[in-house]
Amino acid sequence: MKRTLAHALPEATPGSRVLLQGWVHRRRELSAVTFLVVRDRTGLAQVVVRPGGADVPSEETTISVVGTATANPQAPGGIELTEPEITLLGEPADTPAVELWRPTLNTGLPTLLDHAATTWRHPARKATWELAAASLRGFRDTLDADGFTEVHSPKLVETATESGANVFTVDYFGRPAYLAQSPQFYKQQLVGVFERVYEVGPVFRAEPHDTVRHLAEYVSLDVELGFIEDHREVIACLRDTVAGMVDGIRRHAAPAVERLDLRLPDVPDELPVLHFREALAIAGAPADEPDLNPAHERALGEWALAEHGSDFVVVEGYPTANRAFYSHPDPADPHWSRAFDLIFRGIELVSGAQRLHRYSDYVAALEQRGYPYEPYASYVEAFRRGIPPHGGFAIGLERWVGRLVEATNIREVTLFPRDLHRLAP
Ligand code: AMO
Repeated sequence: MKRTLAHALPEATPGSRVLLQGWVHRRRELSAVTFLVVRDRTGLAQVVVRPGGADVPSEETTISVVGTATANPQAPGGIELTEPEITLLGEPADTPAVELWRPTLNTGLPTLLDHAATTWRHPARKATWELAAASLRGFRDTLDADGFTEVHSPKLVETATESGANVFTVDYFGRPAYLAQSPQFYKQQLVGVFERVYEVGPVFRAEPHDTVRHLAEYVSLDVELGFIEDHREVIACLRDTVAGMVDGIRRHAAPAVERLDLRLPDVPDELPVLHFREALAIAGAPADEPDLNPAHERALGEWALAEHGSDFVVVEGYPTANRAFYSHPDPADPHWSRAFDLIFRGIELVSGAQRLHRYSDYVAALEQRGYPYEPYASYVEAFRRGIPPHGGFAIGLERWVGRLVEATNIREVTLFPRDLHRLAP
């Protein structure tokens, strides 16, 4: 017998025998009847068990049910199964740590995370990851249509890319190696092969602080493109990419949007752009502040909404000395850089820049910062053999979903978060 999915049950012919497979979502025993709600990947279906009928196993047990499709206006979709035969597909499930059948989960974050394998089954939790998955489809669709090639770079690397401070060291056949903090060096080298590349993959940061916006491992959506004029072209690509992610959600995760009652952001045709100096003034920060802190970002988020009706604002021209050594200085005034951040609903979501692309500029930048040449040699030497002017950016997936659903802690939207304290589940 072919399996019927819960969302297709309303189309079953009344009187026909139907096979459902899924989890016991809820077992509700009344005096005259027991209602069994079966959950599968598409939704919920109701099964009615009369006294003396089948035994109903414990919640979260996986089962097969064969029953008669019967019209009932009170059942989800107007059809339920009656006269069921129930087969267990495994052992009866232990009682879950949370009652997954309740419409909202009223439980603390530690319980949610400790029992992630089951708490993610809750339809509202599951919906948040459906947003992530649909965003990834939109990300890939947009870039594929724009001539990009998907790449995968090594996660075991010889050198820190972002800064030496927050790397995980591993033993690599008796010598030290690091877990990659980003695909930065590889995506730049691959511009020399494909012109336009993107990568979706894990990156690792040994973040020493326990914050609501940092993980020790997160999913980085990296993009890099060659033959650009300046960083504004990179910002235009970022704009289209983020719009594509929102579109991906609209097309592939409409039920999740509805369940979570989400307000999806409108991505303006042109993202508002502020120079770092203006951003400091708007955020009420001293003019010599070297970077934006979370409070500044919140203030800029409020400003963008009030002035432009936008959930997004780009800050460009960060002080060169404060950005990664591969960032391109502003030719008009090299004190400032062609690096930028995108702030989404008051939090940094993206970093990007035009990069240096001349070998001699890399040698000078390393020297100026007092970095040794040797650890960077294999990367920097690639620039001796024709890498075009290029730039790119990286979007943090968990930050994206976190702000979409306005989560207070990034861990709420991370399947199995890794942080200072958490290495399991
Ligand atoms: P950066 O280090 O700013 O830039 O990271 C880019 C984006 O990744 C997200 N992010 C994080 N998310 C969760 N936990 C963390 N610990 C964490 N750290 C960063 C943020 C951030 O904006 N190579 C550059 C990118 C580039 O220039 O292309 C880089 O990695 O959303």
